[in-house]
Amino acid sequence: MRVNTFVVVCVSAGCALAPALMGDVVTIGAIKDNTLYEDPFGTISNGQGDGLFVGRTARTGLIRRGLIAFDVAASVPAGSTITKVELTMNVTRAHGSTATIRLHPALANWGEGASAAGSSSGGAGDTALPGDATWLHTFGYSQFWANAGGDYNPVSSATKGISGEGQYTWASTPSMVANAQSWLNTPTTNFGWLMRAATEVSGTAKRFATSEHLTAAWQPKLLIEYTPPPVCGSADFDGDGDSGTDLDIEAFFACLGGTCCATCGSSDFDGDGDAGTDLDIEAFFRVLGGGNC
Ligand SMILES: [Ca+2]
Ligand SMILES: [Ca+2]
Ligand SMILES: [Ca+2]
Repeated sequence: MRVNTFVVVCVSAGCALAPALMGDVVTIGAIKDNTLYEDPFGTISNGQGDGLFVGRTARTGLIRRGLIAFDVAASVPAGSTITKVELTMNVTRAHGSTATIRLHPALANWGEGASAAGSSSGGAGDTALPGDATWLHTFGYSQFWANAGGDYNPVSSATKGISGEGQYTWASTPSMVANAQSWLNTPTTNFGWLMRAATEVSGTAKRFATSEHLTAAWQPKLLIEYTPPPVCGSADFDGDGDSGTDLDIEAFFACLGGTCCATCGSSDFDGDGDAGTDLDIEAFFRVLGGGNC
């Protein structure tokens, strides 16, 4: 009965903590981006250029596909649950009609070498240099895609209609969230997205600003909303160096009652944002018994 009394007190005292612990948001730039230029010899790329091209050009009749990756694991704590993902990119040149551009998870790692087509000539690309992705290569000129034009999941994660110049956002989808979650959980399989026009017909080519674009505001950005993993308290609740003693238990219940010592842990023992609940008490005794939070 005493425990329940403490719980009521602490729930009201701890409610203000809850919003700050839920739904963190981070916005990150791309770690790499490049363009696959349709080319039977695999000699064209644009690793450091300021334009990423998607669609089929009217002038050459050749396909362009984009590649873009974000280092989710470097910016989101391990163990987090991702709840929302948005990709924002800026079109710096657009010809022809509206093109539906899809994001497909890339299925092989790929490179961004030193090739750099000028801003005005980016549509034709530059000579691929070592490590550049090309129509044939994941990393030119020694490693190859299984399929010319890139290896990607045929099921797209998101689509967006792209018409004129300006900013576009691929709104969050469950597939985008699942992609980002897998990149967080298993960074070695983070190959980013391959961007392609849904129907690669002539005149659909669009140029997007890359992570190298001099105007930072136009560079690609990925917004990630996530719930951080719970952080459990310690069995040395009072912080005196001895774990799981009577003093720790007394300090824990004093904290539940609203009086935490200076070196004590939190009454939100299981770190879920709610302070002094039955879950906190259960977690405390699990940890005291040597178990996991
Ligand atoms: Ca690049
Ligand atoms: Ca202690
Ligand atoms: Ca809690």
